[in-house]
Amino acid sequence: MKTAARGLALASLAYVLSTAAFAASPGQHTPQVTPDMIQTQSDIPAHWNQPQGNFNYIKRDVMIPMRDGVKLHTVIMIPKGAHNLPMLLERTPYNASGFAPNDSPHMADAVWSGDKDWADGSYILVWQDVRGKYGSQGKYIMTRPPMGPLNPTKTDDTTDAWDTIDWLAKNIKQSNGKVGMIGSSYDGWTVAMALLHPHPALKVAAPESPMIDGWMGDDWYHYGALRQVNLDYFTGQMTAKGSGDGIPRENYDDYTNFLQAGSAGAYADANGFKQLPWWNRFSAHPAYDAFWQLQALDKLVAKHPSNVPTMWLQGLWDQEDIYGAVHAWEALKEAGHGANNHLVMGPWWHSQINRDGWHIGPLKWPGNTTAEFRQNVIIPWFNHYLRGTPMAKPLPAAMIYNPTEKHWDRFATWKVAGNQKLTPIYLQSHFGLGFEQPSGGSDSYVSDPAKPVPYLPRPIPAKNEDRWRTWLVHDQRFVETRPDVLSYTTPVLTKTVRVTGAPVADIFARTTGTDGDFVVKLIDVYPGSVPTNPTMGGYELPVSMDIFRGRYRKSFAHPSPIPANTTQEYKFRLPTVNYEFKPGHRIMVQIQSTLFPLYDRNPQTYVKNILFAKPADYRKATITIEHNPSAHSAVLLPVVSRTEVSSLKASD
Ligand code: PG9
Repeated sequence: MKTAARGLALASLAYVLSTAAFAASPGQHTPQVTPDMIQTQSDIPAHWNQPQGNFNYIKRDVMIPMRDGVKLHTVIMIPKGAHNLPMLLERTPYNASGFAPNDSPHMADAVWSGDKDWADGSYILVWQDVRGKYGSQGKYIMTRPPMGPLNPTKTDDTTDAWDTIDWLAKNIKQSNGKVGMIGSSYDGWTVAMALLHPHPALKVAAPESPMIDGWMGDDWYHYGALRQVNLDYFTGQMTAKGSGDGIPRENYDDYTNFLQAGSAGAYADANGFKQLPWWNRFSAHPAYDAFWQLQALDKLVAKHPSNVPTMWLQGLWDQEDIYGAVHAWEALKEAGHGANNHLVMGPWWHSQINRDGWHIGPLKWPGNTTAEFRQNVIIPWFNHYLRGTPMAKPLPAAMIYNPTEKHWDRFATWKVAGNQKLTPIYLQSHFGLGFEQPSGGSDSYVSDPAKPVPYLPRPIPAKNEDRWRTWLVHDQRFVETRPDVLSYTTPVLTKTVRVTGAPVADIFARTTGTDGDFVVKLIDVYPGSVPTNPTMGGYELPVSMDIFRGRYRKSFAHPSPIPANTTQEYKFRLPTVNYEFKPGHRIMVQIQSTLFPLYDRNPQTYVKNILFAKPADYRKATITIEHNPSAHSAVLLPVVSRTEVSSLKASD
């Protein structure tokens, strides 16, 4: 009370003083307005030039004309005082201006993480918006197919890259006229497209996690199973010239969202997809017909091989484009172009090469594998071809990380999938797994489309970058006890089993339905207790996994119903590995029929186009996996001995 009364007294004193001061002031003046106080035009100047006196680079925004007159928006960063520098070009649908997002006078601070190591003053950096996106003129067409039957125009991303490089070589006076191309994912696709008919000034290239075949195993489908969580990508990329919106969600958990929607087509319809020409083309071609075949870049690069030294790079656990780089490299090698093409597979998620590489999920590496790779391998390699700097070590045919030994293996030769010796590890009775022929038996589960197996523990929010990036290394114990997941395990290993190459799933199965999917996972089961890393005790680490849509077992182009209750063989290649199953660990193979909501559900009843399956088409089916001498389900492993590995390795 006392304090409140004192506060009131002080306030009234202040009031008396202030009114007194007002009363004592001389007569009121009209304030003087001078012309400089008035603005009738916009406060935004027609042009704004940031003073750049203290900048260590010059930034230019230019519109580069293509052969058909369309101009492409290009951002160029030139180190101040540059002379005779090579240029690093990235072509992107993701906003060229966004690659140098920061207002900094220092080039390395101004650019995004993937370019920091290149922004040390020794490169001119160039980013370009592809046709029709962000600042570029023209029409946007999703991963525009090369000129030909699917593209009747006179331009594509091969000619656009050619015209851009031509312009850069002629117009950037601070350059040495030589260009290297780089970029990840879609931007890796643009690098691969440039290689179909490269400009002579293109001296070196690195497609990183490139999208190469969207149907077989990159972003859109895996062996015909639709990656429906990518539908957000459709709206993000194609509802606006700039950045579009995602799809609004009813629920936090995407498992619920996709289950409620029914088919992927119903989900797309409900979200306005009929307005998107790409969706209409896409959904009309669920099988591997000419639409997909004629834009499969692994076939195209092998048909139009270039002499440009090229590093095909991807992650061993690339959750988006695990198929592309390795298949493009293999196709080129098979076509006799191994000499200028190299394969790199790091212990990375999709595009991790452009970020830190200390770990992926719980797997930790002794160093920052990506920064080390950029600084010790890719930049020296580009320097070699762009400025003639000798390389300390030549780049071998393949550099694949060994996640068990936690080091890079440098291979002078790396066998392409079809040429490998494969050793079957057979499913056995009592859920065993082993190299001996199975004695007989089978196991069954009911696959219920109403209760699909999740690909991550629920809830699965639409936006959780970290979980999405690492789902391929997620501990598989969370599904092991489900009745619709079969897990076959070896006894504890007493010696190392090394797998180097591409495993092949070879499953003999019956179903009561007329269609169905098969998910096969090759898993490293850690010992129950790992004293040096307790949280890894018993961890079930997926080493390689994929999904296969049963209707394509005979032909990817011509699907056919599965004859009910009749054993069929499902044989498909799994992602490439370079892994050692160590003594004390066990090898596990898991089989299931759904991986949801990442992949759309197979109704298990044959319908013409699964994308538009009706609710009544989704039916339970009993799946029986055979493991008997005549139908011996197995994973064919590229087992190599220590001596074989040494003979493959490059000398250091
Ligand atoms: N994986 C993405 C993508 C590439 C190409 C087509 C569609 C999606 C990306 O990260 O660019």
